[in-house]
Amino acid sequence: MTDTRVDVLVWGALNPSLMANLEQHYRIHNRAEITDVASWGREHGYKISAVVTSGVLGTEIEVLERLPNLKVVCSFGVGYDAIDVAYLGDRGIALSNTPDVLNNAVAETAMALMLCLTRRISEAERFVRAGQWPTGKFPLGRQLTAKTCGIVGLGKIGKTIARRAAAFDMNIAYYRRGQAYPGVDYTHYDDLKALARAADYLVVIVPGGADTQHLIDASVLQALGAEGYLVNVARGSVVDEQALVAALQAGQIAGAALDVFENEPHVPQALMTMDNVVLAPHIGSGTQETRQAMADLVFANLRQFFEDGTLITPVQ
Ligand code: 8YV
Repeated sequence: MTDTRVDVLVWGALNPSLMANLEQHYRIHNRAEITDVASWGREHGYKISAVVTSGVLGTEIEVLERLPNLKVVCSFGVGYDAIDVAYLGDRGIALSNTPDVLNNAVAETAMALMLCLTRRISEAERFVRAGQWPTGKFPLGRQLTAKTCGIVGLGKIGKTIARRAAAFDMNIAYYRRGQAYPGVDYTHYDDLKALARAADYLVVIVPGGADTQHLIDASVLQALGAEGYLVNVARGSVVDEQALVAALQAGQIAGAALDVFENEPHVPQALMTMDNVVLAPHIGSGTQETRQAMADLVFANLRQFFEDGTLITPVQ
């Protein structure tokens, strides 16, 4: 019997449930197993009509160039800064991502990081585990109540964070170039440094990419000030990591909670030993419920594309 399944190139180790679903319905090739791209491309490249990747893994033009019949890229994640959208557009290749299904999980991560920072939870746990409790009192934290949460990027996830921060009785402010969002009551700043000055917690949730590269630079950190905390649940590229390390070393800001880094999975050594820094390994969307919803949406996009040529959540 001839195998009529469509050939799909998968970019590395994706979510296990998604992989199982893909393997059941498609003939899978895995980028992680290809050592010689040129010879693999000559033998198999023409067969591939779909690529499945993630917002973190992205794609490589060198490989895409060898897929003349590629029609669609389905990505696991809302951010697609690691994918060359213009290149796909020029070739008429469709692209989907997984928006909305992860808003709650990422917002919960932002709240968890804020709480962890301000109540010194990681530090407190290290204190208990090290057997230090009997030897003295743990230093006091600060509360979120009545503090200002300054959100950089009031998109869908930003708004979800804002609602949760408001439930903690925080004042909500946000940065947007130009006009305020119509119908949004939160305090608007069209100057990022002014927001940083006003904020006790500066929460970064803008898309990554060239437009936001090092948006949070030394001057923004200086504006945030010695009492201010930085929380990044967006992309490592948005924060100038060297400037952040310098600001922390100089006591220019109070602390930072980081879920994303410029060179993941590598974290600057200087951050590892700082007690006022909370570090997480890019777990923003990392709940069982959300990752399942993301996996299902990636698969549903792919299926629908091969059924009728459309995507459920197209980027383009
Ligand atoms: C990752 C994310 O995609 O949605 C995004 O943009 O950064 C995450 O959800 C996910 O961790 C897959 O690796």
